[in-house]
Amino acid sequence: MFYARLLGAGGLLGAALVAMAAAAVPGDANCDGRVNAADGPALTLAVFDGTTCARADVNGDGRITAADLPRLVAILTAPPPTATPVPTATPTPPPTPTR
Ligand SMILES: [Ca+2]
Ligand SMILES: [Ca+2]
Repeated sequence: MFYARLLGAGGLLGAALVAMAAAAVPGDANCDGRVNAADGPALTLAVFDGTTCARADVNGDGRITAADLPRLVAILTAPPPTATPVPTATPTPPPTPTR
């Protein structure tokens, strides 16, 4: 009984694993490790037919519903991250005083 509650789909460990999987790759609705256009149809099917892929819970509310679709669209249409400037090894000379 205890182990069933701990390990079952609604158990503590199950809930923790679902949360960890969802956090790993948000938007990966088909659980292939990538977030791309293939996740849209996979999420749509998951909403109607269900899925074993916990990552289909894109908005992280613990359920797979139509509310996950706009979040997936936002992820798919977000601009790519920009590069972070890296300091150069050459120091910038101080400004020359003017008279
Ligand atoms: Ca995917
Ligand atoms: Ca959700």
